[in-house]
Amino acid sequence: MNLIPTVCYMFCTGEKLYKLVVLSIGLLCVLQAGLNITLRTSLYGCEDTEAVLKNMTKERDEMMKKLTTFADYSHQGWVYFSGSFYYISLEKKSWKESRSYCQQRNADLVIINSREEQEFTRRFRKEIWIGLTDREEEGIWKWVDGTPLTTRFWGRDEPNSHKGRDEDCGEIKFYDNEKSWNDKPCDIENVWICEMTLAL
Ligand SMILES: [Ca+2]
Ligand SMILES: [Ca+2]
Repeated sequence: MNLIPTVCYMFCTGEKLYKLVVLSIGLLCVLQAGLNITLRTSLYGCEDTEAVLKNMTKERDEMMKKLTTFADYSHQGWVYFSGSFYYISLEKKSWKESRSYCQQRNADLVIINSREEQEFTRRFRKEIWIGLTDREEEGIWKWVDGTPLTTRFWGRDEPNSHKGRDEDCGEIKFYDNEKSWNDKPCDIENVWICEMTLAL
């Protein structure tokens, strides 16, 4: 199941990826037709045959749905990395507006779960909104999915509510360092990263 996204991350972009996905769907259909014939021949009379075929059809439909999602997001300029699709904006918005943009596309602001994902977000070398906030309770930082912060990459002396400002939203700021996070007033406009996790 993970082979296609891995191969595509290595070799595919845009049109190439789209063609690969279409080709994959076609091959799947041919494969299933062949298997159907084989099964009908060898299992004719077995009461489990219909159940097996039904299960295969369900698996095929799920696979096609995932491939279609993969093709759609790639075609719209999202980038695949290690199990998720990411959208890096060109325009700037407040933290809340940035989050709305992601949510309208079945995604959310990026949640950084690992050092690899942290490195991924830094490579864009911009001040970028991430899905981190302490708006609910000052000083209690949470990700947008409600999970508490466990791995932290705060910059030096951050979060600091600089000069007494209300800095309730998290961003990538010090992108030259692994410790790159900063807290910042949520109404300031930044670029942002959306993340949509794929269950492949
Ligand atoms: Ca993530
Ligand atoms: Ca700060």
